[in-house]
Amino acid sequence: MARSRRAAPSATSDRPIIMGILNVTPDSFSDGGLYDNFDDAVDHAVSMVSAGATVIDVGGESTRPGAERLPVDKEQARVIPVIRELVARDVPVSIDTMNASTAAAAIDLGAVLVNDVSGGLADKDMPRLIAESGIEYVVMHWRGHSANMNSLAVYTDVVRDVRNELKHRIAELIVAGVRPDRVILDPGLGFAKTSQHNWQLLGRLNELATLGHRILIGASRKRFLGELVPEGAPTSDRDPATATVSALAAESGVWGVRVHDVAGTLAALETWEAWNGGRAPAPRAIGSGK
Ligand code: PMM
Repeated sequence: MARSRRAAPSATSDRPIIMGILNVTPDSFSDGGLYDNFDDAVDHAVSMVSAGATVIDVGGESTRPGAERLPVDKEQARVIPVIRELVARDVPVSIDTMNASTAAAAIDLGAVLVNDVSGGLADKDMPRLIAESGIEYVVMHWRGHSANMNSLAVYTDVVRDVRNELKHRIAELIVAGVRPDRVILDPGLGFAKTSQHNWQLLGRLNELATLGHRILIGASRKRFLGELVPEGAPTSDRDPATATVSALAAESGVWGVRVHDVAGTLAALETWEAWNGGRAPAPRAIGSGK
């Protein structure tokens, strides 16, 4: 029996929500192995909430380029105990999974959002689950599993192609009964995308926004940001670039940012907010008054 869910995360001001990343995995590209035991995972989630995260995105299967699939029972053994504890502590939880059975178990425990990097393509049961549960659903642009996604990074115009493929995905989800107002879109930075593709998608976010859905951006510590720091530097050295991307994405009107470094992201978003608050009102027409 599903527990009643709390309200879905929403931005209280114009500031995008911060989704804190909790990878309960031994092998994620940035934080793999750091939070793959129960206590460390729960402590890290709680500290991200204290630092300003609105929701914690719990994932058990690494999607780094080249990663092989994880059996679903192993995924659930990693994430379910952590989700149960976080919900008990009133932490809003998002489940990062492509598997409908894992999403269903998380929803049953009280998760408020399903983050599906495949946008419902990896598991045919996912659209029905999302439709029936009425839960918030992140639909990421995806062309195939991590083992071979780099070979799928071929586009005519990446922004136009991603937009069209997402539009097609939404249409199919709506046919399956998913409510359009539950859908949050994500361009899927790094998923079948080169660095150049990622920058084009970020620079032209306004074109994705014309689909009329909220947008989530997951740039945090990704390889294309690693190109901005010395080679071999730890992935946490990509946090300043991540925070800058978050502020610029806020300016483009995104709904949320999915990040590892919550404190740095909050500082960047508060700076963006203050900057906008300080903007002079639109200049009056010449001769319009004193
Ligand atoms: N990236 C990763 C995992 N899940 N979910 C969404 N919606 N968007 C992303 O860009 C995304 C994701 C891979 O990054 P990680 O290993 O740092 O979690």
